Amino acid sequence: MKCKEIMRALIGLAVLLCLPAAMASAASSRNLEVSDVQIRATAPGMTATGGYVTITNNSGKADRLIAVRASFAGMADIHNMVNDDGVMKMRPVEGGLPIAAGQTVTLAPGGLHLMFMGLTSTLAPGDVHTVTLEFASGAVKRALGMVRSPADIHSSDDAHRHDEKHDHSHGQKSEHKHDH
Ligand SMILES: [Cu+2]
Repeated sequence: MKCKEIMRALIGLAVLLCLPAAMASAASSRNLEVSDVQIRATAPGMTATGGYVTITNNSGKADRLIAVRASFAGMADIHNMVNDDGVMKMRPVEGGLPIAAGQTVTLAPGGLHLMFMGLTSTLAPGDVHTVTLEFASGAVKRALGMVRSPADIHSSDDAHRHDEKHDHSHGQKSEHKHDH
């Protein structure tokens, strides 16, 4: 009788101790939406490429994307484009990419991007790879990324320019996109 009560108390204590951490992690994970993961296709011999993603923080707390992993890359990072004396260069985002409460951050060509380095294989259009995103809150999100040729990479903003972008039959090169 007494033994049973102690056991019950111990189990209750264990649950109390373990639950908050597990719940916090699950909650922050649930509150983060990762969508539209796209990976820029590579030609044989290329060792690095970019990736794009849309992240929405539905929680009431600010979070930060702090790490990126993918099985096809030896190393991955979060990069931004900075204007260095008139020359656009890419730089790692120091301290992670902040995503404020309720904010949607879109990584798209010409700006913020995921940088995959030390590629172990050629990435062909149509391939699908898992990309893992780690956040400061402890949330870890795995999402399937579609490999696309540079011309087929789109951002959420493209909805505003749908006349030219939604026509998949065009042979437009990616370089032309930034001129509009
Ligand atoms: Cu980069």
